[in-house]
Amino acid sequence: MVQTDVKRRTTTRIKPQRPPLYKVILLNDDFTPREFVVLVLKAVFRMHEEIAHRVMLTAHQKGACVIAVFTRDVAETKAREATEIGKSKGYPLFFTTEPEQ
Ligand code: TYC
Repeated sequence: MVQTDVKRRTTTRIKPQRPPLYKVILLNDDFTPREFVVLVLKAVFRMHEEIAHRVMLTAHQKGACVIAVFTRDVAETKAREATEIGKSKGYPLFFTTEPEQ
């Protein structure tokens, strides 16, 4: 009997997975001055004046506003940084994060 050597090749394709994304959310409060919120949005999230103003107004009117979406590390770092800037001036300004979907 003739034996033929059959080699099975299995190729494992690794599909690069996208990292899960996190939203950074700005919360309204009654004490932080509007212009200070705008300043923080410009400094930490690199927003232009008009956009920062619109985002601040949305949070002011609706209670919260999604600012941007990042990987978990970046979202948490930026939220912490922005919250710290407010805290250093004695304001209760607060940024939080939550997973997208
Ligand atoms: N509500 C604040 C005020 O009237 C301004 C403000 C807006 C504070 C948005 C926080 O996320 C905020 N001075």
